[in-house]
Amino acid sequence: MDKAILIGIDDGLKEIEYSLLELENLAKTLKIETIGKFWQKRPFPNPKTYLGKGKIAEVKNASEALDADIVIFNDELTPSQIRTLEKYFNTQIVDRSFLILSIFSERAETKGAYLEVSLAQQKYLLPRLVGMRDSLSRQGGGTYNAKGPGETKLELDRRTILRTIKSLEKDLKKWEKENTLNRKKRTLKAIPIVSLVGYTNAGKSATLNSLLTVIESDKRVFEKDVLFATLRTHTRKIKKKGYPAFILTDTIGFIDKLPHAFVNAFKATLYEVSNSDLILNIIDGSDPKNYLHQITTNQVLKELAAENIPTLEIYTKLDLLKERPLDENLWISNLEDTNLDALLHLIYENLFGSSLLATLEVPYQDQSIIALINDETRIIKTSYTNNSSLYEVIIFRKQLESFKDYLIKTKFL
Ligand SMILES: Nc1nc2c(ncn2[C@@H]2O[C@H](COP(=O)(O)OP(=O)(O)OP(=O)(O)O)[C@@H](O)[C@H]2O)c(=O)[nH]1
Ligand SMILES: [Mg+2]
Repeated sequence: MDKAILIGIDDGLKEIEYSLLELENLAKTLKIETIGKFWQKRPFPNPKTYLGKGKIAEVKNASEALDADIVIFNDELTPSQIRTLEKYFNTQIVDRSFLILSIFSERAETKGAYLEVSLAQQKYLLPRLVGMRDSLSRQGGGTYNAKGPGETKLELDRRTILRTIKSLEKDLKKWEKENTLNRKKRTLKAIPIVSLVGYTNAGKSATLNSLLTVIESDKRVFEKDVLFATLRTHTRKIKKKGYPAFILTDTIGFIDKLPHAFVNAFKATLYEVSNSDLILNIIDGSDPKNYLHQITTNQVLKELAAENIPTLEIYTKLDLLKERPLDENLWISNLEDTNLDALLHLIYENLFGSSLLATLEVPYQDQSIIALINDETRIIKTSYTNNSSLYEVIIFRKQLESFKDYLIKTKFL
């Protein structure tokens, strides 16, 4: 296991100890052990050496005394900072962005994820070629330990990287096109899209799985207690008997200080979010620092131009709390299946409006309408006349459009 020293700045906006703990977890994911942490209060990084002169000297001494293999900076370093720090330290220099991209690179399994992470890596590397030459040649490529897609050794030549970026962009466009075709088919059917978004490890995939359990579907997605368990978008249709259908998508989680190249490169994966009718902002209710996650989530939603899409905040991991929270928020437990019906109901009301009691009169020959009533509304009472059926149903307001020719009366519930 490589040994690392972590360095951050305390700019007074975010909580530095928490942020460095997160950096430690990112490092651990790449099998790097943290042996020391240093930080300094300052409004922004020193443009040359990240920390001030005295503090960086202190870190250097410690790194030598502790025999560190690597120094990890908690912010994305500029190319000139990397150049200066490379000369100063005798160890590898990497930054938070590099760790995040390395994790994604190790885990990318699908063609889309592979193309996206490769593009983000190349864009990240391009301006940093000079400074990172030593570190990268030691690492053998664009990832920390050059596994997975990073195995293709990066040619550390500017022109080659530019050529690779062009070709990746082309492949990604092609891939996006194929995926857009699938989406178009869905849009034609006008099924609303609900996206799960939020910080990594908040419980997005677990929430999707919970809702699949409610509708008795076994098309579960992967969930795990690690950073970035999900690296692609999964789409599932949620159709419960007596209710209209919607599409639920689960996607990659966010983290503080995502690399600049990231959101842009992952546009195809995150497409569903900016295209959704409703966003479920999944928040880890058991993490007392989740207000910090919210800052990040809101930032990324803004970058995705999704900040105006109606959004519901859902708090997970209720079972881990000692006391039941008294706030107005919806709290669920994916472990104990608490409040899942309430969550589903909230989604329906936000997509389809409030519930009404409606009376519909349908001639016997209108079989397709009768089938729709059976499938998508909750029938309270059925009676029959000579040539038609009378249905008393509970229905959502926006569904009335499909039944407007048959509507006799409505009543608020
Ligand atoms: N106790 C408890 N654990 C939960 C709950 N919801 C999710 N978890 C666990 O939290 C961990 C993370 O859950 P995921 O669903 O993988 O998280 P995610 O938001 O999809 O994370 P990324 O895919 O990394 O973005 C897993 O070990 C889940 O089993 C919950 O309500 N209670
Ligand atoms: Mg997930």
